[in-house]
Amino acid sequence: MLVPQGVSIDAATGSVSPSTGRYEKRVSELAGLYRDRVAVSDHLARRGDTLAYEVVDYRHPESDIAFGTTIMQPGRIGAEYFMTRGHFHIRRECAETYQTLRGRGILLLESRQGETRTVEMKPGIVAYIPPDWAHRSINVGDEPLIFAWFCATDAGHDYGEILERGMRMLVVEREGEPRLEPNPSYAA
Ligand code: M6P
Ligand code: ZN
Repeated sequence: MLVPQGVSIDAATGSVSPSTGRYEKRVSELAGLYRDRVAVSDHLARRGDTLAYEVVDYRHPESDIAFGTTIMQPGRIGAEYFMTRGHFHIRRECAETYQTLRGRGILLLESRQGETRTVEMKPGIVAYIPPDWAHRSINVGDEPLIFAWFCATDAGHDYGEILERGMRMLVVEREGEPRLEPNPSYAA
């Protein structure tokens, strides 16, 4: 039987206690997300296979709600900032919320019909991700971007489409500022 529990989430580190799982993603595993393949090789050669982001969760299969944190390191590959893979939910009716605890980011969303929206990520803002919008988080600051997410336990991650065709828009650094630009390699 599940019992009520207070779960501590540290806004400075993103640690979740108690937690039920954790994984990390390093630059080499995410190489395919970035347009600039030379910049990926360059990063790996100069800086090594650095940590890009970690996900910690509090998840019980018997419960309909799961939550956790995502801890994203600051960094760029070429002009593109460190970002998550991006996904739709397998169960298309499932929404999600992100509460930013630390740092500065852009939540890039794309509807099934191809509409793009962004939501600023910063402490004090809870981003609402409606059902059936693909979502990717991008750390545009120079410190870790840490946010707490809340979602249906069985929403499921559908990475296929975003992985194959990319997202229609990119967030890139131009003269020190994040800019939203059309993705030249978007495969419609
Ligand atoms: C958020 C949530 C997680 C997700 C993580 C990383 O924390 O949406 O469910 O796994 O971001 O994003 P992705 O899985 O797209 O790499
Ligand atoms: Zn999600």
